[in-house]
Amino acid sequence: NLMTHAEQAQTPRVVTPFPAPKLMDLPQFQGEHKESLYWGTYRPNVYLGIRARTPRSLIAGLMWIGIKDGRYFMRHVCQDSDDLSKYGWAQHDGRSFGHQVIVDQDMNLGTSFLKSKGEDSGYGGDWAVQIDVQNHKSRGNEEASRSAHLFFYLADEDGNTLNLGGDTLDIHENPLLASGSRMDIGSWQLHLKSLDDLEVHYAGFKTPHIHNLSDLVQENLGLQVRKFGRLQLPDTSVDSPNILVFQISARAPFRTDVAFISGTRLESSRVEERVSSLTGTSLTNQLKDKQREFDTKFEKSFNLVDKLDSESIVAGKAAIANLLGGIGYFFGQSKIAVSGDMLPGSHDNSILYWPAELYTAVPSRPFFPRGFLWDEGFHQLLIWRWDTHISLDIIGHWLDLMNIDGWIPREQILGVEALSKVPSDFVTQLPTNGNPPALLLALRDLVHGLKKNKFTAAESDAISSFVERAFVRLEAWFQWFNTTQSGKEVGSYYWHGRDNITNRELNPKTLTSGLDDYPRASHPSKDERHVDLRCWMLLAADCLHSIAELFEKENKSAKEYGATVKLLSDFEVLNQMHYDDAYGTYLDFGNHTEKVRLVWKETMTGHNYATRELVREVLESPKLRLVPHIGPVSLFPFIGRIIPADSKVLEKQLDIISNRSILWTDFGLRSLAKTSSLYMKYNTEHDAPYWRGPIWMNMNYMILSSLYHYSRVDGPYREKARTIYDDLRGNLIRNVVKNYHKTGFFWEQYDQKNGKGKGARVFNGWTSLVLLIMAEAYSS
Ligand code: 6A9
Repeated sequence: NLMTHAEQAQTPRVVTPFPAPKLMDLPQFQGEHKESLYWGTYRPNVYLGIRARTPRSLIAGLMWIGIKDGRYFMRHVCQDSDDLSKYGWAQHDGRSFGHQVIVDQDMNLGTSFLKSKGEDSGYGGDWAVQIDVQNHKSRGNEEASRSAHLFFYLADEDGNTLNLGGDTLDIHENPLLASGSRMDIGSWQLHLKSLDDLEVHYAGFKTPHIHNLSDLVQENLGLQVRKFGRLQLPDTSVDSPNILVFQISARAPFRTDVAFISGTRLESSRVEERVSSLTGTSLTNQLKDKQREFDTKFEKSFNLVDKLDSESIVAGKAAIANLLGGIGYFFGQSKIAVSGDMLPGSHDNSILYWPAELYTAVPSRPFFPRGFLWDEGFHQLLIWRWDTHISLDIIGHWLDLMNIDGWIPREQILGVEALSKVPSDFVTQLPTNGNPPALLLALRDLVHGLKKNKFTAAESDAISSFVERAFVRLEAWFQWFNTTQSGKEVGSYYWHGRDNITNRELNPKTLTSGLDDYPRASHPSKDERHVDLRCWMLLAADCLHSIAELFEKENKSAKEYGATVKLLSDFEVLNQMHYDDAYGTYLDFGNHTEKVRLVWKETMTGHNYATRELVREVLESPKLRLVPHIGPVSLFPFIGRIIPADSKVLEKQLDIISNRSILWTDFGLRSLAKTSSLYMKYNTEHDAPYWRGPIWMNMNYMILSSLYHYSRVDGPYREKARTIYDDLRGNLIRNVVKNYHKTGFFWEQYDQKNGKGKGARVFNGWTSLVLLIMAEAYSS
């Protein structure tokens, strides 16, 4: 893996991989582990999409025609504008089973996925999909009796030819839809079975542009409608197609099963038997077993039965199922910004990162179906509790994305499918910009659990060898922050990269922190100190310290990190740097004035045109001072449990948390105090408040977790912490569960005034933490 000097000289430093053995090359990620995770529902951007964890896979997916107000729409890619009243995984185990419920107007679709590995199966095993179509004939409409049209497709990203099962597709005669062969799995076959009266048509295409599949099918179908007046694929194919689309039409209700089998000696190996075990009653029974297994594992992992009502439990199941069902596999190259002089001949000052794989959960299937660095840390808090091996696999992929400087790109837009969702202005990643090392929250839990013998032998082995190899990368990560994000004073840090020239933003954003528009010093400068980053550094040092101890690394590094932990958790030093007596809380420090506002200015352009623009007006010179915005950032020392349990400061934090005119609402804690001068303020004309009021689950989880901690350690405020903890926990659960049952979805944030879900609809990233809140599962 190490690069030669010559190679290093040619590759710009920023796109040079970290020179150490990759985590994903560890033996624990090969063999059976790797094979067991080969196929999966790893295309979270579509309503149902299957692929293998390989750069150029055979992929499968489902489209259908939805009817709204008499008009026809092709459904495929998860889009909010489709306005489905529900979709999502009711169960999913992240490995071999999932059951999804989709409600599109009057049509109910159930999509189930099942994997099975038999003796004869090719690499990665066989899989099946069951699609169940129901019509609920509401308002006695006639659509109900019409045919429903499903489109199940296979596409080979490698360009291999797919063979059609037969010239005419009469599946009752011959259930074979398609066959082919690939390097990875050998020969394969796709079969379709149903007891219902189905009509099947097909079309075959050849194109490398697999992200445009919806258009391809829609245009083809449109042509048929215009030419022949029928909504039917033409039953034709180009030569050597790499895409086959099968239209399955029938009157609802109906059910159909698709079975995918593979293996080198397919012809001779009991094909019929295998297909029948993956379809019909046998499939239904296996799905039922898996459903029961999911329920049992859910109960075992989270223990909710005696704690909560059934409505909450249903939502809790949806939380973990959708997080697991949203796990994707991506392959591609990030676009990295470089300064112009670094790259002669480059036009847009960007270069490509090395081609990389990423196996990761995603924040939101319709809005953000790709990896985000700090979101993933929160996702892993749930996932390691469900399946430690999956969690390590995901964290390993992320750490392998580190470059030689110890930097990891924040947003991972890998491959054309991912790219198609992002406006081009937002694609490039800046190598000077960080994002919280939240993955360490999960790693810390794993290491603590290891020390306390909480895992099975196999899990313990996997965690030990993982952290042992990860250590150099974690050190480099720490160093990257410690050198590039440090402040003027020892033990101070600030998020670098805020715009200090703009006059358009009311308060220049800090996207790096993850808290985007959460207000900081009005005038970004080198004098800043950000209290949240300081606490992330403490977490990082603490995590490295406990890993170093675990392996008795040369005493040196354990000692060094120990010293950093000591410095960063020193209550006096912290108070000197960030505590404000009058406010009774921790604040950022920087060049700041409260007297800023956005005003409309007329500017004259050539030819006497006047344009109106909104610009920032500063009514008083900024001064170096503590920045008086209260919110999650101010609570980071509380989150980091740095405050001694008997300190008056702790009481102050509890007061701020529970005060209705500051952070408290009946639905959770606000992301910015109601008393802040920028509470619910637009940042520019179009930039609505985001982290300036609404309730976010990740921050609420962290704060709640500390309330739990302080309600269990001795001290004068223990009871107070307990009461606030109970109330906050109740409020968060009640509101998310209520929204889930009312709207069918989890949301990106919740309105602090009425509790309503807002932002991205279908957000099963960190909002899923509500399940850990139900289970009272926090880090020790
Ligand atoms: C850019 C959109 C017109 C914003 O959940 C992912 C992130 C979080 O990491 C972050 O903390 N979300 C939070 O503040 C969503 C970010 C989406 C960026 C999309 C392109 C332009 O569309």
